[in-house]
Amino acid sequence: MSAKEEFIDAQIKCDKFFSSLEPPANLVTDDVDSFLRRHAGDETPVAIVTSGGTAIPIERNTVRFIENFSTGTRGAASTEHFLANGYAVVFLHRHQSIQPFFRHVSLAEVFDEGFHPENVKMHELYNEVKRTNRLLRVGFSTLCEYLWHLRRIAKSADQCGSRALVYLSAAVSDYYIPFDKMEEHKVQSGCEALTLHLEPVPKMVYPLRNEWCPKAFVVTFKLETQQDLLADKSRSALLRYGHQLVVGNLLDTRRREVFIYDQNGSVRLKLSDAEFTEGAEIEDKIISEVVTRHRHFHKMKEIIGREQ
Ligand code: 9Z3
Repeated sequence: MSAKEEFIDAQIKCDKFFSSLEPPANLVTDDVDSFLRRHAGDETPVAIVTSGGTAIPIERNTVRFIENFSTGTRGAASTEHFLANGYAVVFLHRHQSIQPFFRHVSLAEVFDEGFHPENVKMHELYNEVKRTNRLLRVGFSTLCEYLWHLRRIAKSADQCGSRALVYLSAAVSDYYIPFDKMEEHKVQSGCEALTLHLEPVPKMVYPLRNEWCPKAFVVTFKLETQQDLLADKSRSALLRYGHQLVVGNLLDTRRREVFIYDQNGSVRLKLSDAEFTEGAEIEDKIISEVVTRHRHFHKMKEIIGREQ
């Protein structure tokens, strides 16, 4: 299939996906629009951060799901660093996954002892973020909820132009059971093996890049378990979608090392043993790199816009 055919095919599959599924009852609407409108108005950079894993229901009256490993640490830590860099953040997270700010605090601190010295700065940032209303949390559980929310939020973020950054760190399932192929009721257990038929999830980065928020700076993640696949897979994602950055990581080393790929090459970000022992986080380095590149991207778009 040529690149153009692949693109058209993906667009058709994405449209079909949304038309075959009801939107979730709690689909975000006005909250997101007014949050993004306010920050577009005051020229705050905006990050849409996705976090945690998507659940795949196996029955319509769902008793069982297919799950993945993601804890949501990457998304939560990255959100704090975006906020510390002056961004407003829509945090699209898996319900009950790790949350920004709260992940640092123990119940003992809240009820008895006051904050540990290393949490005081975090607490100050939290208060400032609350005061300036720079964090909006949106929860999901299933793949379907995730994609409906993402589409809605990304379309609304289009009003922020190139000040918007989409950071897709959620672990999104590659396979799902379409609604019309799902059992109505609980799959009954028996002595026979259970065979499930899963279909590929349409590649939503295509419509995100081309329709939903085409002016935004887009960062996707590539997860592998074998080092020798990571570079090729990350580069082919960049080629396929034509977006700005891919952050490549390996399951076992994801807390200490990542590779950032752009159209020109790659850089490796790593925590030294000393940094890791002292509790430094790789997200600090990732977000510094991403924010620098986003600022440059936005500046170039402004210059080009002025010249036209
Ligand atoms: C990532 O690769 C994230 O870094 C992790 C973070 C999910 C590994 P944790 O939540 O882990 O902190 O425990 N996210 C993207 C993974 C993903 O689903 N990528 C897909 C792929 O690799 C498509 S974009 O094909």
